[in-house]
Amino acid sequence: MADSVLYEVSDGLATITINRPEAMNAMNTGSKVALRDSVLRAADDPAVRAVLLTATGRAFCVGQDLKEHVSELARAKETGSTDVMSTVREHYNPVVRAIATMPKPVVAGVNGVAAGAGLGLVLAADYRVVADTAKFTTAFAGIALTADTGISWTLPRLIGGSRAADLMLFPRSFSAQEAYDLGIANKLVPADELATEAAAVARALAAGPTLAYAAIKESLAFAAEHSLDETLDKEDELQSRAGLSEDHLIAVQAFVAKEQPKFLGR
Ligand code: T3D
Repeated sequence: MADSVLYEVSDGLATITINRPEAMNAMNTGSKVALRDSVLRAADDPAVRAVLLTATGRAFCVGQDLKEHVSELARAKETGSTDVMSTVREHYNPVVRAIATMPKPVVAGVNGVAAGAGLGLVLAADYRVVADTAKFTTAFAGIALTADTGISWTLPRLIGGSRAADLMLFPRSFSAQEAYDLGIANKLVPADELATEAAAVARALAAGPTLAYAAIKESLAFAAEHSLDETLDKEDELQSRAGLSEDHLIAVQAFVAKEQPKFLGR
């Protein structure tokens, strides 16, 4: 049987590919463990300077594997166990925390439909390249569940609280174009160009000024939770850090010499 999540590193880019196309990349226990381990591995590897999260087949990820989940629920009802709902804590939360806190950009290459936790993974990324045929749904309320994978944090920040409430309470499917118009998709591309375009964006980030990207990511996360005054101090701290990097000197020298900088990621 093929691996349910593929992991490959080349030229500083870790590509993590959810690979259960026959199941629309629904997350069963095996794929959740493999995804969590792959994301943590990319986060911890200093040779990895950017991450591309994508998938095979016609879906990106339709969230929890409901075919597996329904038998787990039946078993739990029989035994009275509550462990059936431990997957958020054990699998989804570590993945989203790692994506949010790793000091390198994470690109989602959204090749097809993203639903429930699949949408949560897309929203957790720092940048989203989306196939024009993709579609999205929060899905949760449709199966009497609430938000997970950080959607209640990411979605309102991306599109505003009122629109987020609408999409959570009425979990309709919305198109790639609407995702772009709402500000969810950063880049909309023809479906047959998704793999190339998403890889190009991720490769550009992997070859970029890694410490500056880390500081930008930290700065945006900090600003979302703090006052302007506190954010100004944080920017001062982070700008000093970025300004002392080798890449900053390389970039400024290249600018003055009218050349393209070749960043080292340090
Ligand atoms: O502890 C916990 O468990 C909490 C964790 C929750 C995390 C979550 O992610 S909850 C949300 C789970 N996801 C959903 O509720 C989405 C359900 N799927 C859909 O709404 C639709 O399938 C889609 C909008 C995603 C796609 O629609 P469409 O028309 O493109 O495809 P389809 O015909 O509905 O589905 C195609 C096949 O995929 C079909 O199987 P079949 O009939 O060919 O054998 C369908 O059953 C299967 N499929 C779709 N989603 C799932 C799934 N199989 C298992 N799990 C799924 N989530």
